[in-house]
Amino acid sequence: MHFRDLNAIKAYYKTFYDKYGYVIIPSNAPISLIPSYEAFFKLQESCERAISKTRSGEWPHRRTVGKQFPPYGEDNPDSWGVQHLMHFELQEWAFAEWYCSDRVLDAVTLLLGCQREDLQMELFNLLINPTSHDFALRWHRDDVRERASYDEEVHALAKWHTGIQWNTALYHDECLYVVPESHMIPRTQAQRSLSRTQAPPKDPMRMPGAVKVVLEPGDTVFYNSNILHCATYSSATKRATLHACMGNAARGGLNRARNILQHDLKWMKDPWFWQSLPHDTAKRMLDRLIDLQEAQEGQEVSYSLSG
Ligand SMILES: O=C(O)CCC(=O)C(=O)O
Repeated sequence: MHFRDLNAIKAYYKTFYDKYGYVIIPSNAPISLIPSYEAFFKLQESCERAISKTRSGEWPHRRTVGKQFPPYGEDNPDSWGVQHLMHFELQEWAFAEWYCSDRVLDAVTLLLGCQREDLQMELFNLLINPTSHDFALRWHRDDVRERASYDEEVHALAKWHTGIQWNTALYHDECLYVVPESHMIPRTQAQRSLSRTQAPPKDPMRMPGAVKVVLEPGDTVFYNSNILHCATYSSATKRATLHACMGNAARGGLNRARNILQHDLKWMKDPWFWQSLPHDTAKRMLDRLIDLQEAQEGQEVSYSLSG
């Protein structure tokens, strides 16, 4: 491909992301996050092992059915997510290798408009189908409460451009719904009335402006995690979707502290984890997260959302 064409494609994704608050990068795009079939199958195999450890109870870090947001607790044996894929005790090195890979770092720096040396390592989890109960997440913004006033929403949205979240599907996935452009625009009265309680929607498409995000294996959706979004999980449909985020520490990683540190990332301070990372850029990214944790030390952990 000609250099000029590649630049035009990158500009298209960046412009789309900035305007709508989300963008899908298909598996066959020149900047796809999955560089090869080999990389794809390696991730699938690591996910299968992580899922079976989670379902058997061997891996305790999970998203528990019945609990939409952290802390997830243990009230139900069924799970809708596997937490902390890069944890050295899970011993699945393919995850850190991928999270810190050129493909991922190039796409993230493109969409955030920053350099690698600005990046802050954050969360890397896996979203899976529950096995015995359907489950759903209500319409929400990750770091704005459902009862926030119009002015509180304006204020929160204005400072939420210092990070990016993404889902990379390993199987067909149509669980996520978003409202394009809502990463910059407070809810209308009609949208507010459908997102002011903790109840998940019966039909997500009733939300004015909603679109369903449909991903094929290897596709990625990047999104601003304060876009208005929800998700539905069917126990009958296989899901294994990589779910991660990164911050731009140069533009104020501190804004992200509550939302990121609520996931209990103390394990990331262990020197073993630092040692295990694949290269110096990754180690510097982790250093920025540890700086963030240290800046918050002594403060009680607070949670972005309840329910
Ligand atoms: O399941 C998904 O795709 C979205 C998950 C989500 O919205 C969240 O973790 O806040």
